[in-house]
Amino acid sequence: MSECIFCKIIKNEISSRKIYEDEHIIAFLDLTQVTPGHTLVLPKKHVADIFEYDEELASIVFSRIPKIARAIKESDSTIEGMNIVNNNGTVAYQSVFHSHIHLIPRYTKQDNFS
Ligand code: DGP
Repeated sequence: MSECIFCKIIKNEISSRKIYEDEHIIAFLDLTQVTPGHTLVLPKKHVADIFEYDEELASIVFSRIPKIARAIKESDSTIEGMNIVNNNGTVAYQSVFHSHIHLIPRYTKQDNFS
């Protein structure tokens, strides 16, 4: 999977604005920034989508989401909520086929964001 863009980010072959990393997962800012702070959380192991997770990987990845979500929220006092989204398959609007979870902060004072 050497051509996978997220694998290249994990290997530091492409730069990213990393906000968290450990042995199993990485979190970095999404290029498109639906709202400021829009973050992607993903396993370092290449799995295309949720259908390829085993229970152990699911537990590792999803158990870290609350901590990362809290850290993002605590980084900006104007964040009041957050969408957590995981797209699986082209018909579900997945465009990068290395599974990832979107953390999209929501701001009451910036409700013009889609
Ligand atoms: P999805 O449509 O759920 O597969 O979301 C893929 C997201 O990945 C999309 O919001 C844009 C983001 N993205 C694509 N390429 C790059 C990249 O090279 N760097 C970063 N940081 N994000 C990327």
